[in-house]
Amino acid sequence: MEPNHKLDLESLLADLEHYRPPRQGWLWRKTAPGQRGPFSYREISADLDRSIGLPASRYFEDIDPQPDTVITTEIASGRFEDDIRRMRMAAWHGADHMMVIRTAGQSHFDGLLEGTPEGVGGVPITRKQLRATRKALDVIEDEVGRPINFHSYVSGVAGPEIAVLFSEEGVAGAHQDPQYNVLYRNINVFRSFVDAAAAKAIMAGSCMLQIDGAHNANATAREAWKVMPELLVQHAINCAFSCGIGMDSQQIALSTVPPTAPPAPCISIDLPYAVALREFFDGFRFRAQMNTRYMESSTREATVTHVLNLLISRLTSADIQSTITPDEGRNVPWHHYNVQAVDTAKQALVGMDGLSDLVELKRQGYLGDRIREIKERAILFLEEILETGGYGAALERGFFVDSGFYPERAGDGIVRTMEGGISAGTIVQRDADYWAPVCHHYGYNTADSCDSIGGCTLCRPEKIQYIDELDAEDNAHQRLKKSRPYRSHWLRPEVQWAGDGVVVVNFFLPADSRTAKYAALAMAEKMGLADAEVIHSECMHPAEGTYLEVRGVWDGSIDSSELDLPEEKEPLSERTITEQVAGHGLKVVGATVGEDEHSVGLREILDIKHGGLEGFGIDCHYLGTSVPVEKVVDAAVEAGADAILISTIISHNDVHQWNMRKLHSLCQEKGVRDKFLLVAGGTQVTDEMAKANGMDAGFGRGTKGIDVASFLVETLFLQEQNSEN
Ligand code: Z98
Repeated sequence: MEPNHKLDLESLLADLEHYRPPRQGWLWRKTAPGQRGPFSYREISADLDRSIGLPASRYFEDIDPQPDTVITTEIASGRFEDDIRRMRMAAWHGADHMMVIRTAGQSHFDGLLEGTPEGVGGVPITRKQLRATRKALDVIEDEVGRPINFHSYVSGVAGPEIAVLFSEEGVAGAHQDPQYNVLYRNINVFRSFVDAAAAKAIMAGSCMLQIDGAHNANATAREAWKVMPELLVQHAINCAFSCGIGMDSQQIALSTVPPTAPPAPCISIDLPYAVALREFFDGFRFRAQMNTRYMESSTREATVTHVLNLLISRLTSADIQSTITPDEGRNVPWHHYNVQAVDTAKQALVGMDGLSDLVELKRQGYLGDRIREIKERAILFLEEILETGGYGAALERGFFVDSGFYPERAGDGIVRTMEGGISAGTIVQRDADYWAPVCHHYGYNTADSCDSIGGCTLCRPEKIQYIDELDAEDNAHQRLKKSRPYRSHWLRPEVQWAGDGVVVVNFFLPADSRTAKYAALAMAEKMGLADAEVIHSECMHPAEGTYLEVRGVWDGSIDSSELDLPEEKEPLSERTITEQVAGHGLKVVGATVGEDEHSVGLREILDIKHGGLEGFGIDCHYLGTSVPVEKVVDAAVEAGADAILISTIISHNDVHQWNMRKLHSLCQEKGVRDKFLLVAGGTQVTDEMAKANGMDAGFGRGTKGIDVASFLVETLFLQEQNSEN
């Protein structure tokens, strides 16, 4: 796969019938501490073959250190054909755990669907989607040079079937927790645990990593920081049950969320909780999820909460670092937010590399007391469940997701009865001659192995029945046909689906929030945006102004093959410039010429403060404003300069061009034209115009010191070297 080629979605969908995943089971990152560029790291893994570093990496030899933690990106656009392009982008930024949650609750389906339908209730999980996604991930992991774990969710009354499907299709990790089904999907408690036993045995057999569902209590409870004791109890129930089925503790990841967010004093609550959890469940893995309970529509606020959550991960531990997109609060998960969330995790984790070697948690006093208190409350909770008559009895009394801080109870817990719920009364005893359909099946089975049924689909994948599509209209091929123009040279904006046309416009309006909202919508309409919607609004002051983000659909496209792309030159890196200047020495003389009193532009180009030439070690002689061209040339000759920089802001009667020609001809007359590079700058100057007037280069509006420095070094030293070579 060439980096400058798009994924070919049509060919990915071809011949899926014969596709087999390259491996089964979960893979962790291997730590590879050591030197990267100028720095030494302790908590990092191997570099990627291809990646995109953080924006600031250009100051640090373009390094892109990868943390030791697996990084998740959670994708929920529903359309796998668009998700896989997003996976490729996320992988290049450092994600190696692709978690796909469908737009329809998988748990609402009581059987498996085939093909790639969207239906009306949302997108379910199907074999074809899994295959196409895994096939794309094979290409992507080759490209970045790191294995990628593909993950989805085992829930609902079709849970065991989904687990078999995942095992057959090389899904490496899955959420599975019977308590999730009971509490949040109202599935009968007995059915849920029986299904979970079957699903977990299959997951264990194919070395899938299991993530539990305790964090959902945190995301659901009214006062989420009060459910901490219950979270430990939920983790304990799922861990004990999973180990009882035969899962290894290293295959079980506890899904943990720091329960609070600012303005709560979150670290003082979240840190003791995180330590208590890790101490209680030593030997298990931890998947650190971000707090979503207190996420609003501000991506800035969500990102700060994420970073505080990442601090907890670094101070305690995380085997997997989940990254909920910072726009989750708006329920509009978009490509770039996935990438930004992955970058937030990478940036914060690498930035906090080695933190535990620098600071020690103070166990005496507040922290130790809180840790002990949380553990005690959790143990009392478990004891009360036993006294009450067990898990079912506790459910009937609404013990779970109650927002009281146990042993307090607020009386708002979720109540489920043992005989109630979806699929109640559907459990039947296995017959004496029961033959399990696949290996790794839990419980009684007549046969010792699948040999007696001629091999199961887990051992002999050629027995898997592959059904391509069931619906002639509602399928990926039809969707791809529609989006084909927008995957070639026709460009249309997109946030989650090819050709969706969605754009976001930012407004600051000097009005109160309500007026601003309707004014912004009216403006979006005037801009020609359809379906405009305010997705974020923030009061700057009740009367002085409001900041808003408005999403809308722009129903247009651009033919990129007809775009006239101006030649673009990337400046040399700061390091190259500095090294070259140090090696050769470089002197410039600069002045604003003619009758021109403007000084700021040239000073900004020269002075060290804002990235000017001085900062690269260039010797700068500034002569001032309104300097006659003759004087500039004399000064340059006297100083033995390599370049003359003239600033020409005033452009009446083309006086700026006249000054350029004068500088050039004067240098020729004095026989020094070949001694100096002549550079002109100013708001009305362009490179072409300056060259047409005898200059070697011209720089216009927006020029930075590095652009001029880069030109000087390239022309004086590097081009010379190249021609010598
Ligand atoms: C996450 N952001 O944890 P449906 N099982 C468990 C779950 O937590 C979930 C499902 C199944 C969250 C995503 N969690 C929410 C333990 C979902 C999926 O109803 O089948 O879609 O449930 O990654």
